[in-house]
Formats: sequence, structure tokens, C-alpha cells
Amino acid sequence: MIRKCHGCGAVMQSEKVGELGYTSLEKIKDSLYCERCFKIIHYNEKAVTKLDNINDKIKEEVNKKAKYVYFLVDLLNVNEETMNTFKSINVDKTLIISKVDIVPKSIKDYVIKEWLKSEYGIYCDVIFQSTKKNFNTKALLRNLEEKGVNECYILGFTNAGKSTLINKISSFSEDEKTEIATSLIPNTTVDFIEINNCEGIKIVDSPGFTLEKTIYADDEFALMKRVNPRNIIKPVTYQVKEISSILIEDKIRLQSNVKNSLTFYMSNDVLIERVFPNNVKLKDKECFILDIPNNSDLVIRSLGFINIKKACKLEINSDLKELFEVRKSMFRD
Ligand SMILES: Nc1nc2c(ncn2[C@@H]2O[C@H](COP(=O)(O)OP(=O)(O)O)[C@@H](O)[C@H]2O)c(=O)[nH]1
Ligand SMILES: [Mg+2]
Repeated sequence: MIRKCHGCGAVMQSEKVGELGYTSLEKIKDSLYCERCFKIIHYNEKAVTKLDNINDKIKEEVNKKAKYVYFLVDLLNVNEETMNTFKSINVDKTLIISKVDIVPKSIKDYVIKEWLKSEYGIYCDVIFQSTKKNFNTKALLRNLEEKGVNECYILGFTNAGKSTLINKISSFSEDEKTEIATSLIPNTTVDFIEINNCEGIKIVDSPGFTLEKTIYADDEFALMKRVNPRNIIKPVTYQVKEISSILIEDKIRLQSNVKNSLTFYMSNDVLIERVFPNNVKLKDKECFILDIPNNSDLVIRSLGFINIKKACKLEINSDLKELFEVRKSMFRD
């Protein structure tokens, strides 16, 4: 019989040490978890897993099998790439803005909803949710009941909080519980996992969609941690003059050609400093200029966004050109 690891969904095997699902021969009969997940859950071990073509595989399975989809995204990760993926799911669906405990109080739900329509063309239902604060944890169960549907897939990019939410929902159950492995390292969940103990509703967890590029490299665990906000985000504003620029994590350097005001919406652990032109950091990196209209966001995928008050030509030094998007701010002038 094929057995799947309850932590990540991989098929358990004892032939290939170090590969997905590996469990030693003596444990394979009784263990619920593969060796990797056992270590993630009990020793907080960091494991990076590469999954080939995962985005296409998820879409294929979901478009074929799912009756209903909840797609999780936290506010910092709303961008063209994630929203285009959401829109490409051809099944009835609801968008869940997850981890709302990190959203600054100044950003109201109705503002986000209106902006999702105007900026991204998203007109479906939107639910705001936080597992950490146990806020709207069971909203999706109630939502499915209303629709008369008894199963759903939980989708979203890696780290959106899918597995944590499902663990929380199933923790309320009287039935036997198992825990799905969760961590802030991408691809902790490697295959679909069915959970059947949620008030008669079948919930399927999924491996996350993967961003084409991220600000962190595969082995930059400390940076992955800093990028993931621990608490509510406190927006930080920098007034910049033409002669000063802003350096982010020694990876991105931004310089406005006019006096400007830049407000950062990202984890407050991210390292940001003000530098002057004679500072040579990143000067050797690729340099490009973005045209920024009045009151726009500069999105940096996998990190968050920066609200830029005045129209400017923004000079950027960075090897991570693919991470940037410019969009209209959700805040009125
Ligand atoms: N602030 C906050 N963090 C969360 C919340 N839910 C999950 N996380 C964290 O986000 C990270 C990714 O969670 P995980 O459930 O593994 O995401 P998945 O890849 O979508 O399954 C973990 O470090 C979680 O502790 C939440 O409601 N609020
Ligand atoms: Mg997961």
C-alpha cells in the first residue's frame, strides 16, 4: 500500500536516502512522518526542496479535480505574479488575505477590496484571516456550508500560511489529529495532502506555488526569516534628497531624482539604510531606471512594497530586476 507522509504529502519510501519521503526501513511501517518532516517538526530543521514544474502541476490537478478553491495570499505578496496565478485557476474560488495580524491598522479591509478590483480585476469574494490571532479561522468552513460544498483545495504561494491554517482548523476536531509540517522555508509541503477531520469537510493542502524569483537565495535562511514579518508592520518613511539613496539588505539600491518620500511596507526586520553617493555599495550591479508616477507603489516581489509620493525617475542598482513592479497606490492622494 502506498503511504504518504502526513507532514509533507510525499510518498514514503526507504530506498533513496535524502530524497523525498525517505524513512528508514524499520520505521516505515509505523511512522506517520518521513525523516525530513520529523526533523522539521521536532528539531526545527531547515530543508530546502526543489520541486520541478510545480506551478503547472498544481494548476493541472486543481483545474481537473477541485470543487472549490481558497487561495491564500498575505498583503505583502499581492502582486502581478501572484494575482495572475490566482486568476488562472478555473474553479469557483475565494481569495483569502492571510496573516492580517501583520497588516498596519491604517490599511482598511474595504480599501484593500476596492483596490483588488481596480488594480487587479479581482471581483470574487475576499475573506480576511489570521491563524496567529485565530481570526476567521473557520470562515472557510462556514463559507462552504453556505454554498453546500463539502470539499476544497487550499492554494497559494509558498509561505502564505496554508498548512498552519489547516492545522489550526483540524486542531478543533475531536478526531485523531496529525500535524502538517510548516516552516518559513519554501516548499515544506511537497504534494497534496487530504485532511478529513474538519467538520465533515475534506480539505486538501497543496505545495505552494513558487515565485520565479525571490530576494533571498535558496540557502539564505536568515534573510527568509527577516522577510517574514513576525508582528504587525510599522510603515517606515524615509525622506530622501537627490543626493541620498536607500540600500535594502545590501541587494537593492534606490535613488529618486527628486526630493521624495518613500514609505516601506515590509517586515520591520529587513535591513534598510540610507547611503550617500560616494558609498560604492552595489554601484557595480546592473542599473536601470523606472518611471514612477505620483503616489505609486514600487513592489518588490517576495519582500513587500514601497509607497512613493512624488513622480520621479527611480534609479535602481540590483541584480534582481525581475522582482520589481510599479502600480497605483491603494491610498488616495
Ligand atoms: N504573522 C503570521 N504568520 C503566520 C500566520 N500563519 C502562518 N504564519 C507563518 O508563516 C510561515 C509559513 O507558514 P506555512 O503554513 O508553512 O505556509 P505554507 O507554505 O503556505 O503552507 C510560518 O513561519 C508560519 O508560522 C499568521 O496568521 N500570521
Ligand atoms: Mg505548506
